[in-house]
Amino acid sequence: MALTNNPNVLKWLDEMIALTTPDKVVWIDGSEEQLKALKEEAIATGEMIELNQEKLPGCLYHRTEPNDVARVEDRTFICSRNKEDAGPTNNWCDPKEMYAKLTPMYNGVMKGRTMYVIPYTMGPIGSVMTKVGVELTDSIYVVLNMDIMTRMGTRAFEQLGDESNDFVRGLHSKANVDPENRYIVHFPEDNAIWSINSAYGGNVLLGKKCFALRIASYQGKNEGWMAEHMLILGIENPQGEVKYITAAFPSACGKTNLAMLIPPEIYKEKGYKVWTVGDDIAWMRQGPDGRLWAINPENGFFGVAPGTNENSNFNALESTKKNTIFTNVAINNDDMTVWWEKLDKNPPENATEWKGAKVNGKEYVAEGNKLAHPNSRFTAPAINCPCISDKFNDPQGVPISAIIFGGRRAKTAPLVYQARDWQHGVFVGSIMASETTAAAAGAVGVVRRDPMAMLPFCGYHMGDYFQHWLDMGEKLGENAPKIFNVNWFRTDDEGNFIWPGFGDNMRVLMWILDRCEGKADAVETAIGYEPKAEDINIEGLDIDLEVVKGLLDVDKDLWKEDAAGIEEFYKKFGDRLPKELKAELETLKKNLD
Ligand code: GTP
Ligand code: SPV
Ligand code: MN
Repeated sequence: MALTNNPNVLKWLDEMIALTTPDKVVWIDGSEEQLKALKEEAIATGEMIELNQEKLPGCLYHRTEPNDVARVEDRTFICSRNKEDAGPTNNWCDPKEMYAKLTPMYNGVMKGRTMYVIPYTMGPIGSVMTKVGVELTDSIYVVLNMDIMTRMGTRAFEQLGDESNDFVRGLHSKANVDPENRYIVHFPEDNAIWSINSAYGGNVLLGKKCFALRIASYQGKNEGWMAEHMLILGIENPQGEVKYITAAFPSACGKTNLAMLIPPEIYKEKGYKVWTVGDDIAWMRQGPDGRLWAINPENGFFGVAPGTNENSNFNALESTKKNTIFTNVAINNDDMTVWWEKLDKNPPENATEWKGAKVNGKEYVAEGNKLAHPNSRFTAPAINCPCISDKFNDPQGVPISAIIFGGRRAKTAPLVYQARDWQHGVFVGSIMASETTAAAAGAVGVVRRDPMAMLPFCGYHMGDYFQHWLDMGEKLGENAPKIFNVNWFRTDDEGNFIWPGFGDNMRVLMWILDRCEGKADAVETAIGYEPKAEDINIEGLDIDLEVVKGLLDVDKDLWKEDAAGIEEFYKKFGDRLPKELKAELETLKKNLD
C-alpha cells in the first residue's frame, strides 16, 4: 500500500522499480511493529547481530566488508550540467554520461531482493527549514540507521504534501559491494543521489552527507541559507541564559566531543551547563529578527567509537546504551557487549575483532592490532543524550552567537584566535587545514586544505561557496555571529597533545563567549585577535601560563609557509575566488613581514 498520493513520488518510484526490478517493495511507515519485524529479519539472516539485551537493550551490531569502512572521496561525484559548477575540488562527470554509466549497474540489481521505500525529513517536522527526502534501498541496515538518524516514516510524506516536487530522490543499492564499481553520485540539478556498491554509513545513509550537505549546500546557495559541517551547542550561564555556538571541524576532529562536553569543575560548580543541539550538521538561515538561526537536520548521532569513554565523552557513551547500532567495533563474546580502543584499559579476552575473527583481545591488542576499526561508529538516537537541548526539536532552531572553525594541526595554528570581522572570518574558514583521518579512505595524518571542513561535502564550486559566505555576512550585517578559529591538537616534540582538550575546551569557549559579549580583552596579532594568555582560565589544570603562551604563539616563519600554501590553493579557484579573499591573503602576507 502506497503511503502517499504524491504523483511526483509515485512516478519516480515506478521508474526506479522498473530499473532495479525488486521482488518486493516495502513502504517504510516508521511503525514499531514494522521496525521490530525488520530487526528480527536482519538478525535471522545474520546481517545484524543482537547484543546483550539486558546491558544494551535494543542494540544491534553490524559489520561491513573490510573494503567498505569509510567514505570514498575519490568515488564521490558532483554531476552538475556544467563542469565549472562542480568546481576544482569535486570529481565531476556529465550527468548524461554518469546516468548512462550507472543505469546498467542498477539494471535488475534488486532482483531477488526487497526494495525499502524510506520517506524521511531532514529537520524537525513542521519547521520551515525542514526538507524531505525519499531513499530507496535494498539494505535493512540502512532502514534501521535512517530510523535513528532522521525523522522517518509516514509523517515525512505528510510534511511533503500531495503536490510538492521538492524532495530529494535517493537511490541506493549495496549491489555486490564491489569497490571497483562503488559510486556515490550527486545530481544537484535533479535533486537526486545515486549510491551503489557500498553498505557503509556516509556512503549509504543518503540523508546525511549526500543530502544534508552536498545537495543542501547547493540548495542553500540558491535559496539564501547555509548547510554546514558543524556541531551546534548551547552554553547556559548561572543566570540561566543560553548562548549558542556552531563549530566546523573536519571529519573525526572533535565535533561530537565538543557538542557534548562536560564543563570542568570550576564552571560546573558555578552553575554552567552545556546543551547539545547537533554534532555534525547545521542548517542556518537569517531569522525574522535579523540574526542567524540554526537547526540540526539530523535526529541521531553517527559518531566515532574509538576514543569515546567515560572521561572523554560521558554523554556520547551514555547515548549508546540503548537502541543503538554499532558498526565495525569489537564484540566481547563473554557477554555480547561492545569494545573499542580507549573505551577502557581492558580489551576483552574472548573477542571478535571488527573483521569477524575470534581473537584473544588482550594479546591481539598487545601485538599492536586494533580490535575496532579506527572509523568504527555508533548510531545513537539524539534523545538518548543526557545533555540534549530542549531546543532540539524546536522548528525555529537556535540563534547563533559565534562560529568556530578548527582542524587538526600539530603546529602553526594557535589554540584560539578571533577574526577581525566577518570577511576576515570567511578567509579564516577558507584557509582551514587539517590532518586527514580514518573517516575517509586513504592516507591518514596528511595535512590538507579543508575550507570550512566542507572540502568533501560542498556540492558546487567552492569559489562560489566562499562568495555565498560573504553574501550571508552582507545580509546579516551587525547581527553576524563573531568568527573564531581553534586548534586542540598542537603537539610537543614527542608528539603528545599539549592542550588537555575534551571538557577543558570549555575554557576556550568561555573566552569566545566573553568576546561576543564584549567582556574580554584581546591582543592583535598578524593573523587576528588572540586572548591574553592569562585570560584563558587554567585553574585546576596541570599546565601553567607559559604553556598557554606557547599554545598561542604565532610562528611567523611557519605562517609564511602557510601563506604560500594558501596562495597555491587559491590558484585553483581562478576568477571564481572572491576578490575579498585575495585581499585578505595580501593583508596576511603584509602582517607577516
Ligand atoms: P565526524 O563524525 O567524522 O564528522 O567526526 P567528529 O568531528 O564528530 O569527531 P569526534 O568528536 O568523534 O572526534 C574524533 C576523534 O578525536 C575521537 O577519537 C576523539 O577522541 C578525538 N578528540 C575529540 N576531541 C578532542 C580533543 O579535544 N583533544 C584530543 N586530543 N582529541 C580529541
Ligand atoms: C564524516 O566523515 O564526517 C562523518 C561520518 O560524519 S560519515 O557519515 O560516514 O560521513
Ligand atoms: Mn561529519
